[in-house]
Amino acid sequence: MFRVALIGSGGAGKSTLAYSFSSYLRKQGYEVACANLDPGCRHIKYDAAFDIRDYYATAELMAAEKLGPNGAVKKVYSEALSSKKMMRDLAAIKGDFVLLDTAGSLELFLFGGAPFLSEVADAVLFVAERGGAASSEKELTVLRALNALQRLEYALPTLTVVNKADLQKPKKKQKMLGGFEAADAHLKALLSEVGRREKLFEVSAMDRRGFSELLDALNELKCSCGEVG
Ligand SMILES: Nc1nc2c(ncn2[C@@H]2O[C@H](COP(=O)(O)OP(=O)(O)O)[C@@H](O)[C@H]2O)c(=O)[nH]1
Ligand SMILES: [Mg+2]
Repeated sequence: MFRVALIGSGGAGKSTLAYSFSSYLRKQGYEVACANLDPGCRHIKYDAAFDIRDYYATAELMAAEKLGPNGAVKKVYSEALSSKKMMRDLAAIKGDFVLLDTAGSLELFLFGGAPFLSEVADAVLFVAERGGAASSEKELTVLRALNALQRLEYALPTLTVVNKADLQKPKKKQKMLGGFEAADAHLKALLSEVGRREKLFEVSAMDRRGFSELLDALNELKCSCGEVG
């Protein structure tokens, strides 16, 4: 079993990826389960083996504690580890791969606001989107720096995924805009070093390109984590 958390900003395509990558994995013969860990989500396309909304009602939480949607997710994530039944149910999910679809509150993951993550995940797919976080040299550097921060926090093996590769226009690949004009030169040099050698997996949850490379990399990660089979 290999439990993979999809984390990244809202709208990057984590949930769509959980849906389409899980169906791809099943077609490859793997047993796969998806878990929804986004307490505020409205719809999920995949068949969820676990749904955090069964344990927390965010609308009620927001009303009772006068919280906004982000505040409610923050509260749920900070309490999750002490919810014994929920953690037990989450741990009981079985599958060759378990995909954990999380809320797009990336800052919570960066600042240690999701302490349950190290308990429930063996690895992280850090999901960004083409045209957003990975459209210029500056954005890529920011993405790598954010990724490094979440790794520092949770110490989980991570693959960096750039989703929505279907939106990329062929010519744009060569034309990576700089975008560092205003930056302090020392800071720029420092940040540019972060994660420079790290591979980016370009995928599309829509047309499923890049899935076989992603699966190979996940299997490699799984072996290096000491998982067998
Ligand atoms: N073109 C394109 N759109 C995508 C892709 N993946 C997700 N989307 C769209 O991006 C939006 C946000 O997706 P969602 O999975 O809800 O993002 P999440 O907030 O990270 O879970 C939706 O409108 C999806 O249909 C992709 O690979 N290509
Ligand atoms: Mg989602």
